[in-house]
Amino acid sequence: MIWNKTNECMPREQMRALQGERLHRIVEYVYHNVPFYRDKLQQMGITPDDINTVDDIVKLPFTSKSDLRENYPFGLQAAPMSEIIRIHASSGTTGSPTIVGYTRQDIGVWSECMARCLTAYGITRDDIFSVAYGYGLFTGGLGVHYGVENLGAAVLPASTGNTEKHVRLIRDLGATGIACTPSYALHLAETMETMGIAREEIRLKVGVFGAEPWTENMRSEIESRLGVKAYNLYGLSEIMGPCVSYECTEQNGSHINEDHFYPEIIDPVTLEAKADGEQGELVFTSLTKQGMPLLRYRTHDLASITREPCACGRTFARMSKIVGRSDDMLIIRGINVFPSQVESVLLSMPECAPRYLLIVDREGNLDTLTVQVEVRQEYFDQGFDTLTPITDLEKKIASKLRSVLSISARVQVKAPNSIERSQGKSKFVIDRRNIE
Ligand code: DLL
Repeated sequence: MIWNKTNECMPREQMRALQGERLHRIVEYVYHNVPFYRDKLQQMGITPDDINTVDDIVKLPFTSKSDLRENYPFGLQAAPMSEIIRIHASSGTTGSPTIVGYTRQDIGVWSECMARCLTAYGITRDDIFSVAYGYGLFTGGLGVHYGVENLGAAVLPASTGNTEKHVRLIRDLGATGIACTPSYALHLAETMETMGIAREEIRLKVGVFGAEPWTENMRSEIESRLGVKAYNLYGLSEIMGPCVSYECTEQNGSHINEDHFYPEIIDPVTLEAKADGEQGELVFTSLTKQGMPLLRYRTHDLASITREPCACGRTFARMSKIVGRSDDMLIIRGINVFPSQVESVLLSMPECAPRYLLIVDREGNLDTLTVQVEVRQEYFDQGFDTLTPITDLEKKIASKLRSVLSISARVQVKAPNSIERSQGKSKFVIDRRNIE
């Protein structure tokens, strides 16, 4: 089944023409509504009239996460606040989150694109579909939720946490589909097993996983433990949220909703375009967004793209799995964490020395984050060699980290000079998860 055959199966030449038209229109729109882009384009000597086909995209400037941070909170917003009906926020590289405002039309496009994904996974109006992404500022929960409602299946807004209750509902209601992070899916399977619920007692048939990298091994483990067919779902808040690309039943790459998000692959160092099939950094341009359209947004996700026809009949370009990142962002339990965020929390506390180590691990199927930090000599000399002030300081740091990162971290305060110094380039992060 295909949700929107006209667009999803549009002949490539026609798609290019549509993208060219939309690109011209979006450049004109930001030129007149976002001073940040007008200034950039004027500095480069470009006007919207210079952009007429998709090939002209190389004339446009890139946008990066730091542009969003420097223009926090609404500097890149193009629509007036009276038109914005939803605001999401995701992690930035330092303290300020990235704010994304959506107009009513944007929410409509999002739920259309999400319905396309769900249809490709085989979900229909007859399904009961549990959404176990976090609801809230994160785009996962509400993003998938609106797609399920648009499609007409019954949505169970389970969100995360309360796993035993969720497992019971999946069984009792006969839920047939579920969306969550791949690691949460494994946690769910484990909980089910601990509760003594057999795979045969549940009716799940389709699982929709994304928001973090996952491997083919994880795919087969989830499939066998939950009894589902596992599909990939990719997206990022700055561009929309979940729905940017989706696997079809061929499972040979993820189709990009190209009529709304124009993809490019670039070399992350030279910024030159890469050919189809070559690996590089994914860059997206919003073609229809009203709230906060972005030109050539650098995702830092590494992948490749093919425009070869797919046996499913869709003509949309397909992207490979994300094979890594060109920056240091970590994804822990589906939440984006930048080491620099942790550093800014630690440095804001006079007791902490600028020596720290982040250890990311996987216990059972859940990611854990441990933050080790050295206490400054002068505080250590004032009695930090006894346990109580250390425990108090650990709690204080943990609570600050929770409010900035939105996930909990284990904190271990260390004596001065006790965290091992590495030879050469300092290592601030040890990732012990084996998910490559
Ligand atoms: O994670 C949106 C989303 C929600 C996608 C639910 C899929 C399902 P952000 O929090 O802005 O948005 O994080 C975006 O997560 O740049 C990738 O690095 C990573 N990511 C998202 N989906 C996948 C995936 C949501 N399927 C960042 N595979 C992106 C690998 C993914 N990485």
